[in-house]
Amino acid sequence: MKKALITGVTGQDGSYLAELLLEKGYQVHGIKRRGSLFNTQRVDHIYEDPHVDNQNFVLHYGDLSDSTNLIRIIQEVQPDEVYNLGAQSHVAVSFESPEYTADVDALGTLRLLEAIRICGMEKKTKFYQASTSELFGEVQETPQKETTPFYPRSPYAAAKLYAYWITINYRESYGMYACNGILFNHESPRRGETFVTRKITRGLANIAQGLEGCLYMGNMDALRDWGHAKDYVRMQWMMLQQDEPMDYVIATGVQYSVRQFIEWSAAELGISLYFEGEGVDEVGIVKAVEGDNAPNVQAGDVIVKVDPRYFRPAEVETLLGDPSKAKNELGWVPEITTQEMCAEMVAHDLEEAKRQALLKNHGYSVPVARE
Ligand code: NDP
Ligand code: GDR
Repeated sequence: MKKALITGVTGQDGSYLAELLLEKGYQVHGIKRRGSLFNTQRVDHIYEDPHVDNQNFVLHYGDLSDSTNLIRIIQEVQPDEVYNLGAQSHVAVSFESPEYTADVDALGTLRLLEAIRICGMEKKTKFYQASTSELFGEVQETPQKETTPFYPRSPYAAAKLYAYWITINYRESYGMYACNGILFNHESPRRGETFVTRKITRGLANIAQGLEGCLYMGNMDALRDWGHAKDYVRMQWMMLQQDEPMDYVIATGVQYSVRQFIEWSAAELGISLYFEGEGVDEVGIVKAVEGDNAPNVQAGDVIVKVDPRYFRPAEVETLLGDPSKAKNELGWVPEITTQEMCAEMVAHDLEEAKRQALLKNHGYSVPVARE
């Protein structure tokens, strides 16, 4: 039985990857952080009771900032494959916590690679690094592919640039099977609530059900190449099944604006929306409402506003990937379109909003967490 170790197993990608590897017959080990609240919601459905023998899904406490703990876990697990998905992954937050982001995202990767080497596993363990389209930042060519020069635009991207190169360095220096997946944005109903797609689907579903009044957005002109996380974790696994380690761009090859994603999400709720104004005065106004999914929205309501607090000190305006290498060499193609993914996310968040609205209508208090 193959053993895999996933850092960031409690995150969006970690949870889908753990499911995929369990389906493939792996024993899956994951590193979870200690938190003051439970933080395993995304993997609770695959949780296995640690009090019984022959567990296939095992969670270990750990942190990418603690090398002693990484060495101990690698020594104990002896993994065939390590997927380094753990990170402070929010670009805007990296401007607020740059040093922490560098410690976890850059040095954390080094600590993990070094832990594999210290345990004498560098010829046995295959290593996947969660690299990112944010490396392209201020884009130097469109679409972006494996050979496009990097130009990071945030502390997050600069930290991930170090992680990208140290992964290649360990491959070249020690003959490790270590590779980078340069993944463009990918989303799902499990996406963190403060990333733009989930903020939109959850916010509009809440507004439709009367739980919130308005969605406050940053730069709605930003263009992104959004895929579905399920498609992307499949590629993470495929990259470790080759004879030689290689780096790949993973993307859909199609881009849309944040504004377009808002319009799609509203349409899924039966809300027809138009935008008026410019810059911070730009608002999204309801044109018409159909069906019974948005009982609390009326024509003429302003349900989207721009708030400059969500602008970033340096923005990545446009990203569009060219996944030809992954397609030609590994036969990988995304199966879920951006619009299908948007519909899935809205349906998921609408169900939750309806549940909350039911409680509210029966007199229970339902505070809504927001940034
Ligand atoms: P999430 O933010 O959903 O998950 C991040 C995971 O990392 C969580 O499990 C989190 O734990 C964990 N983590 C955070 N800090 C630490 C730490 N100090 N030590 C150990 N674990 C830590 O991210 P995604 O699943 O979306 O992304 C997975 C990886 O892929 C990340 O590295 C991200 O930067 C990268 N990436 C993501 C893309 C995307 O569009 N989703 C695109 C390209 C790259 P906790 O649950 O406790 O917070
Ligand atoms: P990104 O994702 O920064 O691309 O990083 P995010 O969804 O946060 O932003 C995408 C774009 O939307 C614009 N935007 C807003 N973003 C947020 N979060 N909130 C807003 O209110 C808002 N309004 C507009 C942003 O300015 C940006 O242009 C994600 C993360 O998953 C990284 O870990 C990963 O490496 C990259 O994708 C690829």
